[in-house]
This record gives sequence, structure tokens and C-alpha cells, in this order.
Amino acid sequence: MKVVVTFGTFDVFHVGHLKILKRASELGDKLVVGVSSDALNIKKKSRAPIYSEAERCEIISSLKFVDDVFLEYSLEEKANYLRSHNANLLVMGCDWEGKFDWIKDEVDCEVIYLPRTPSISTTEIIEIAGGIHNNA
Ligand code: C2G
Repeated sequence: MKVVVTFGTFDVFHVGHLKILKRASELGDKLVVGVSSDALNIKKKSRAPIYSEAERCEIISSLKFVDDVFLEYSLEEKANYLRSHNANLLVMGCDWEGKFDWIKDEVDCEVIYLPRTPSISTTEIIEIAGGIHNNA
């Protein structure tokens, strides 16, 4: 069985998130998703997520092509997360291109980066929604 693992915050879930998860699931038999904890997201993006880690996990785990979800507390722990889930393939978005190649030296796991869906991001949605709110 080929186990695929991917990571992300998946805040304000949108079609770009959906598509990368679906594409990742098609690369193996089982898809496991590491969802960034609220604290990790604050560290990465200097802001709290709109949806809490519990809500984001609930959304991701309800997708039919996601088999398992866990919370990611630290970017440095990636090798351990991959080992504990018996991962054969790590899938990341190309915004992380090259950043996790070191994993291959620590875990017997392939690493690939998939293209992002153009023209959509959580940050942009938050900005647009904020603009609508401010103009109301
Ligand atoms: N994504 C995408 N297309 C978009 C927006 C996002 O394919 N238009 C992908 C990203 O490339 C990523 C996933 O959706 O693979 C989740 O995106 P984020 O929530 O922004 O993930 P991020 O906060 O970068 O977390 O361990 C690394 C991190 O946890 C990744």
C-alpha cells in the first residue's frame, strides 16, 4: 500500500486546497493530511487562522479522499511525522519547492511538489471579505 502524506493550514478552505488534496490522493492508496496547529500557523504567517485547528481538522477529515488527519506542531518534525505514518510519498505545493528535499536523506520517502491552483488564496479571500465588510 502506498501512503501519501501532505501538510497545510487549509484555513478558509477553498478550491485550491481541494484540488491539491485530490491530486495527492490520486498518487497513492491512502492520503494522510498534517494540518498546521494554530500556534504553528501564527509562527509561519504572523496571524491566527480564521478557523481553529479543530474546525480545520473537521473539514479536512470529512473529505472522501482523505483517510487520516493529524495536527502538525512543528515544521522541523516532518521526518518524524512521515515515519510514524509509514509515508512513501510527501506531496507539497510548489510554494515549498526544494524546502523539504532534506527529508529524503532521513526517511525512505519520495518528495514531490505540485503546482498551485492559480488566482486563489486564503490571504486574498480574507482581504476581499475585509474590503466588503469595510465598505458595507
Ligand atoms: N494550495 C494550492 N493552490 C492554491 C492555494 C494553496 O495548491 N491556490 C496548496 C498549497 O500549495 C499547500 C496546500 O494548498 O500545499 C495548503 O495551503 P496552505 O494552507 O497555505 O499551506 P501552508 O500554510 O503553506 O502549510 O508543512 C508546511 C505547511 O504546513 C504548509
